[in-house]
Amino acid sequence: MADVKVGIIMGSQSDWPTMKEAAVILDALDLPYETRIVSAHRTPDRLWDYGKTAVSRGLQVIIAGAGGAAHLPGMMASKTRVPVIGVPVQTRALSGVDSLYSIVQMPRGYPVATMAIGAAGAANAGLMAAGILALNDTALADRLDHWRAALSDSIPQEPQDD
Ligand code: RP5
Repeated sequence: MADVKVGIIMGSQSDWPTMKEAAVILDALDLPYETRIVSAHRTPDRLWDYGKTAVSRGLQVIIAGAGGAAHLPGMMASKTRVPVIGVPVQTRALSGVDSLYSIVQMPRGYPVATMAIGAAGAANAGLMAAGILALNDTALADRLDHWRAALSDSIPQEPQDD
């Protein structure tokens, strides 16, 4: 696909309801992206190929979500210099704290920009990716400014009764 600069990858189909929140943001900002299931444990060769070809395919930001033993974002950051934004997916057993700890504590030299646990983290990953690309894309910067202003305008001055 032409001009796709953002990859949204996830460890499992079960991560998609969370990671879709990033896609919703990118759709709203008219920013093209691709989506892939890439599991660090179940499809390690797919992970390697994705990381190895990320630069040559023109990717500029990778949003990577995983849950539990969430090694996908860190391993992807090890394989490519394309910035990786990590999304800790909420888990049933440990509420996503396992995912967060698996993603956030990267060793020096291989950073992952780690978002909050769950849907808000995925949405913010989309916004973070857009903010990075907007540095060199004035039309996208305008769209992001409008999106942010609209969110701000939607917040009432005073609380309402239900
Ligand atoms: C991780 O294991 C995935 O990122 C997912 O969050 C978790 C559970 O995967 P499934 O068993 O639902 O496929 O690798």
